[in-house]
Amino acid sequence: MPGEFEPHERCWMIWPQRRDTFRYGAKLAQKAFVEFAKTISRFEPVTVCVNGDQYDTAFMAVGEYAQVIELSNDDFWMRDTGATFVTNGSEIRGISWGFNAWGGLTDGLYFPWDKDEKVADKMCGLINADCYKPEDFILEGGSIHVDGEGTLVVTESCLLSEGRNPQLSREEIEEVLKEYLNVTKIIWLKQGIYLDETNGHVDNIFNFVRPGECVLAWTDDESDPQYAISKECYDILSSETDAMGRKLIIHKLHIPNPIYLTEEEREGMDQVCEFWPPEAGTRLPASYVNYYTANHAVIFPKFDDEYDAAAEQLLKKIYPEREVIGISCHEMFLGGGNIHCATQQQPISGEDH
Ligand code: KQY
Repeated sequence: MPGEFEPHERCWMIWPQRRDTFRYGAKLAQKAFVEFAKTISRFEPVTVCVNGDQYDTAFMAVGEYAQVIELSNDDFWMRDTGATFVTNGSEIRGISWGFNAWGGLTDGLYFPWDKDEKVADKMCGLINADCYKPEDFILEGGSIHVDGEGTLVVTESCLLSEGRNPQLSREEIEEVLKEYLNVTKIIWLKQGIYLDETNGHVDNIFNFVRPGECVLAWTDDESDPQYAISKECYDILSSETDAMGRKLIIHKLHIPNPIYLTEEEREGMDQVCEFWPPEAGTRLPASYVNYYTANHAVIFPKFDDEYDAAAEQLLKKIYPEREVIGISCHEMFLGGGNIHCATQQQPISGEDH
C-alpha cells in the first residue's frame, strides 16, 4: 500500500446524506462538501458516489468539478467503506475489508450497513481492478496509516475492539495486515482522539508526512483527557523505529479548544433511537490531523478556532512542496469524522508512476 503522500490517480468520495448524523437533512453538510470536493478537484480528479435518490442533487452541486456516479451507500465515510488500494509496481488492486459500521451489534453506529459493505467491491469493478476480500476480517481504512516503505501504524483501542475481530488475537490480526498491506513493522498506539466514536481511528491522531516523519495530535493542557493519550502516543512513537530502522521525526499538531455538540445542532438531527443523536454537551473528537494529502496539496479541517492558524503554519512548514488549504469543516465534522475520513485516494498504478 503506497503512502497517501505518493501520487494519486484520483480521489473517491461519497455524497453526504444521512439525516441522523448531519443536521437539517444534511443540507449544510452538502454545502460544505461542495467546497471540499471543488478544492480537491484542483489537484486531482474526483469521483463522488451517490445513492440513486440524490443523484440529480449531487450532480447539480458537484458535477462541474467531479465525476458523479450512482453507487448505493449507507453513510458518507469513504475512507472506511471504500477500497484500500495496493500496487505491485505495475498493477493496482483493491482490498475490500469487511465493514460492520464501526463495531456491528456490539458497539457499531448504525444498522443496517449492507450497502456500505459493498462499496469497495463496486469501486474495484468500476476501475476493472481485481479485489482481495479477506475472509471474516473487519477493518476500516481510517484505522490504518502506512508509510509506503513497510511501516503501518494502528491503535489498540480500535483494532482490538470487541466489535470487530474478537475471534482473532493481536498476532493473528498482525498476520492479516502484513499479508494484505505488505508491511513488515506495525506500531501499535494505545488510543486515538478522546471520545472518537470509531473506537479511536489512527487517522484522527496520527499521519505520515513522508517516510520517517509524522504528525501527532497534541494538547499542552495537562488537565485535558487528551493530554495523557497523546503523551502515551508520543512516548511509543519516540521509542520505536520504522520498518527501515529509522527513528521517527514527530511533529506535534495542537488540537482546537474542546468543541461540544450544541442543543441546536442536536435538534437538527433526526432522532432514530433512544441513544441517537448523542446528548447536547457531548465533546466531539476534533483534530487537525484528519487532513487529506492530495497531489501537490494538503487540505486540512478548520474549526473557526484560535488554533487554526497554528495548524496552518505547522503544515506549511512540514509540507513546503505542497499548497496548504484550510476548509471550514464543522458541518461534516458533526457527522463524526472529518476531511480524511471522507476521502480515499487511488494511487497511480506502477506503469504511470
Ligand atoms: O472517522 C471516521 N473515519 C468516520 C466516522 C464515522 C462516524 C459515523 N457517524
